[in-house]
This record gives sequence, structure tokens and C-alpha cells, in this order.
Amino acid sequence: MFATRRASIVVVLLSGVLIPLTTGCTYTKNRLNDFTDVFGLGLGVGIGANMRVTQYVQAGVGLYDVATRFQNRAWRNVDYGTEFGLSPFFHYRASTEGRLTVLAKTLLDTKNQDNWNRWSDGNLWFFYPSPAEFEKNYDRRFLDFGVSAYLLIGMDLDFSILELGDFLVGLVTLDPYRDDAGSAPSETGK
Ligand SMILES: [Ca+2]
Repeated sequence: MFATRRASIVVVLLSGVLIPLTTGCTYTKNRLNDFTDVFGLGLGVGIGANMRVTQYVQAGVGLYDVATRFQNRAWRNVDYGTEFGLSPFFHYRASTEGRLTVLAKTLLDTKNQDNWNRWSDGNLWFFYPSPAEFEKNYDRRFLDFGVSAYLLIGMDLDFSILELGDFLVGLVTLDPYRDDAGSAPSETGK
């Protein structure tokens, strides 16, 4: 009985070591990618500040100019604009696209500002928008924790607890986000 259990433990431990070794570089690359997914980094110019614990809970005010941002495994330029407000009551931020939250409901694209007045339109405003839709053409991720501080020059730092989970279980080759090399595409669009 004990011998069987001990043998099972040895098999589990060995598989945790052998699977990474046998899959080699791909495993290492996937773990590095999963690790970078946990964080977001922005650098730019402007004046303002924001603290956020997801899109739902955040406070910020600022004017920003062009910045560069590393997130989701790539650097990209972001045309910053303005932000002001306190979620979930009212918070507006324009970057490449604008996001607006009013009483916990989020409008995904504020370019057509007439829609601001159509608060009850269920096709435009979401209590829980798809994270992939929220993040498309926008610099912040829906459920990240983060801070931004700009005093002429400044930076944004973001942290994803969900991506941290994907990284940790990735160590034993699980891939809930399906973003490892060779995985089928996931709903996150990565
Ligand atoms: Ca992964």
C-alpha cells in the first residue's frame, strides 16, 4: 500500500521533471511567455495618475501623450489622451480607443459619443464585457491590477493574477489560457 503510494509520488515527481526536459526549448519558451503575460509596462509622457484593481475599481485623472507599452508579448505605440473619474461610478479613458464606465456598466468604444446617452442599450454597454473585446485596441487589460504615475514622464505597471495562475500551472504543462505554442487558439484571442 505504502509502496504503491510512494511509487505514484515518484511517477508524478518524475513526470514533472521529465516532461519539461523532453519538450525542451518549447517548454522554456512557453514558460517565459507565460511569465511576461503576468505584467504590463508602459512608458510615456504626460501628467496624471491612476490606481486600478480591475476596470471596475479605479480612480484616475490625467493628460497623456504618446507612449509605448509592452503587454501580451509585444511592444506597441499607444496614442494616449485623457482620463478622469472614479469607477464604478464614472470613469472615462481615451487611448487608442476610449472606454467609459458609468455605474459599473462599460461602453467599449466611445468614438461615437452619441452612444454615451444610450446608457440602457444592452448591445453597447456591458456589466461584464468580454475581456478580449475590452482589450482589443485598448492599452489596459480588463482585470489587471495596476498603477500609472506621470509627472512629465511616467510609467504604467500592471499585474494579472489570472496570468499568474496560467504561469504557475504551466510549470506542470497545464495551459488554461491555451496560449502555449502548439495550443488551439483561445477565446482571449492570443
Ligand atoms: Ca500558458
